[in-house]
Amino acid sequence: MVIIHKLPNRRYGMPGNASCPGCPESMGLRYLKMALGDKAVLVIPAGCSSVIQGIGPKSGINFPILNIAFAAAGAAASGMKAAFEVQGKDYIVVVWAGDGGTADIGFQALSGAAERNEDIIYICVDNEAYMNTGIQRSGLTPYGAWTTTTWTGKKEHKKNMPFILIAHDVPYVATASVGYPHDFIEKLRKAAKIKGFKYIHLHAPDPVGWRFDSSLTVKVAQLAVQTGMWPLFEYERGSFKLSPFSKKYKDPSKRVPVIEYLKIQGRFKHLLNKPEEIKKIEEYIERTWWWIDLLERSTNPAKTARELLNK
Ligand SMILES: Cc1ncc(C[n+]2csc(CCOP(=O)(O)OP(=O)(O)O)c2C)c(N)n1
Repeated sequence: MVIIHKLPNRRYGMPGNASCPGCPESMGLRYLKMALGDKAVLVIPAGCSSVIQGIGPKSGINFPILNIAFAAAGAAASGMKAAFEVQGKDYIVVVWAGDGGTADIGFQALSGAAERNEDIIYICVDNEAYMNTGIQRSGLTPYGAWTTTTWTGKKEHKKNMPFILIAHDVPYVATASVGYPHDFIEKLRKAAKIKGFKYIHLHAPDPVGWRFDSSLTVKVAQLAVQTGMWPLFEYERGSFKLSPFSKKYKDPSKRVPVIEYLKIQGRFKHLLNKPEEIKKIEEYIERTWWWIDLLERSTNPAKTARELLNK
């Protein structure tokens, strides 16, 4: 188990940067750097993290970053890794992209890099909307959530990116959460040792867009795991397993009722007195865990994921 206070704790976020209070992306960036140290070079497409960083000479984040167009992170990281290889430099190239930059506009470059099995780590920092431009819906906004483009609640469920990446049969796929830094740091360190394409999907509750108090980022992140909304798991080519913090939530009776997660977020306020809407979210949780059970028992999880996605 990683001991957090023994990890390097240099100042990675500089004073005066543009993070909002309770920002999950700056928490995640700090854990990333604690895990990978000075070997990590980041590729960041447009999004909150490119704003935290601050474009231009006054960077708010103390490590090397290439800012790149929204749609191009997967391709840019592939090229950067190839250039380092030619130069004999063993930097770890990490894409740090939002949910919009991953599941919507950056999807083709991500899928291409996964299919070519590029030796990079791709991290989707999922705050479940286009936050930087004013809380617009993305393919990863969950069912029922208010955004500035879904005033009465989103009508579609979240696109299941980790399962889509497992279906690509890349060497490593994991989910993580800013509420469980040990787990995230261990997964990053494992990913850094694996050759080929690695995808980590980091759940990142956002106080501004999700409408909760900025002191509650970690609590909301942990509730997502404890209600079964955001299971933590790992796929290593050929095998799928639940991570320790999520194991007990396989049993539905051990899960915190989902209403506890919904009611501390203003973005779900309009559906709290609509049992039929809450039921749809509960069904989504059940379906996710049904998939997890099938993937755990499968001898070929990538094939199983492809079959499930085709249904
Ligand atoms: C091609 C293109 N379209 C739109 C934009 C405007 N834009 C910049 S950041 C952003 C939202 C990013 O959302 P997401 O990827 O979820 O990251 P977050 O801001 O939530 O961290 C948008 C729409 C852009 N920069 N480039």
